[in-house]
Amino acid sequence: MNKILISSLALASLAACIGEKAPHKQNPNVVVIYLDDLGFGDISAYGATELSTPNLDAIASSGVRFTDAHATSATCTPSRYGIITGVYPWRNKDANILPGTAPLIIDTAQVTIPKMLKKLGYHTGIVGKWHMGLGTGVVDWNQHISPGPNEVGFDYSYIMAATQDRVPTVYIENGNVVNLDPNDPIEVSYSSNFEGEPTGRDNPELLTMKWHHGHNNSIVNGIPRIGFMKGGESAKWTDTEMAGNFLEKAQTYVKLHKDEPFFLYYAMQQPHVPRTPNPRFVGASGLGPRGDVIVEADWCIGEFMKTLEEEGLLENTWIVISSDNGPVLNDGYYDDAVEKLGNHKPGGPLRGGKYSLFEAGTRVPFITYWKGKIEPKVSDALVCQIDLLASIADLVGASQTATDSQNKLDVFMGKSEEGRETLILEATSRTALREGDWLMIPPYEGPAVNTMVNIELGNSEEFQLYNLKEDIGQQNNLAQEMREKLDEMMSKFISLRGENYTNTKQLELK
Ligand code: NG6
Ligand code: CA
Repeated sequence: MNKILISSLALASLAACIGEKAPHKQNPNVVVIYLDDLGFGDISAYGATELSTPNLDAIASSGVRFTDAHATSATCTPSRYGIITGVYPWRNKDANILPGTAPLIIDTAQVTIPKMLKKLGYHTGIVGKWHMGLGTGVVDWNQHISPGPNEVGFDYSYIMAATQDRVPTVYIENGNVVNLDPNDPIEVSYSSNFEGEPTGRDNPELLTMKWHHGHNNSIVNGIPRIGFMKGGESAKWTDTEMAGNFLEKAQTYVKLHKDEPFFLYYAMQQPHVPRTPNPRFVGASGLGPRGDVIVEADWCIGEFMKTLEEEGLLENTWIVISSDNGPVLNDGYYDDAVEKLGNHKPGGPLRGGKYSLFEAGTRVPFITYWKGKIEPKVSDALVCQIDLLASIADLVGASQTATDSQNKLDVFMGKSEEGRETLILEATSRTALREGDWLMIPPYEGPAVNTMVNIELGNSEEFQLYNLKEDIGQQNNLAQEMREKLDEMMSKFISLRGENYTNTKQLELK
């Protein structure tokens, strides 16, 4: 081989490197901190007076604090699907609250935020709650578990499969259960118990936390869960250490990847049930475990921010903080959330809560922060978490084709108030249309209130139409009075959502 050929080959491989994978140093890191069931009124930056969240407050007062930002959905799996893929979850029939054994609901060919960023040379990681399914059918928890986060764009994953109240109660790192003893294999079932294994229903004497509804299957650390699990003793997590453990993994991730652009999805488990504050935080809020884990989450966020600062990354990192759905008090355990609530209003001035089509279901705290790049601001623009994908694409110069995601980068950066014109909101398979200040909920069958969790769901035989600017608490249904507006919104809803937007009830415009 002559010299010219060798050097041109070297150049070509260098060029291939740069084109495909070489990190673009000017590209900022992106961190999404996602809480679980944190309500609009749950932190002091959003008006809470009965507990204090100083770290979140400091970020909120130096960043953009959104007052009208939404998760796509009022439950976890669909919201997580929406934020990661930029696609409305009601387009995917499997995007409902999943059991721990559910298969992966993201198509491995689908665009996702991490996949898009990976193509530009970012390193991508997830630490925390996954809840979008794993594998393609029956998962063998004792083998490498795939596909999962690593197959939809994450270079690194350290996750719990579903929720803290669902089995398997183990951490999974890059597809492998952490600390698994091959001599004590894990078995998981959501249909029947394994012989001889105690359950919450049959063995109340073994419980340290009492179940209220559901949550009466396998017992792990004294807490009865959803689903049955056998084996895997050495791999089981310690609930009271989960927050610290995820924090440490998130910090380690940052330290390991500080020299390349990275995307970190830090999906915290608080304040979802079971609420298990570390002993250091027990009593921290005076509101019982639910308040205590919010204070704990705030502390974790403060510690995480310190790491970014110590590593000199704050000026080059865009941070988004939000929640996957609105608040719930009793979500299946007796844990004093109701009894010790006092004057705290988890949904702030909003009606409803988790599972609800009313505002508190999807309107959640949403803060963007970027030291030196974002000016402090309160924004009333209507935005949705699905818009992050197209907006991040704009930020880093990536091409993307996710149709539901709108580029709202200027809004997220606090430079514009031009939010969305319309937004379809979802709560347990029902959908509603938001347009400007108006919210239209079509009639849905089903109970007005879920009496187990004591939350108004938004179901009614009548159309509902609210002007949220004048009536944030959704007390005045204007559907009868504002016939024209209702008809106009219903037509728009059908054009966006399709005729068959519900299989619970076929509707016609009367
Ligand atoms: C419900 C659970 C609830 C919670 C929720 C998922 C019962 C009775 N209730 O089915 O406790 O786990 O699913 O929450 O089992 S989410 O935030 O992940 O969507
Ligand atoms: Ca949730």
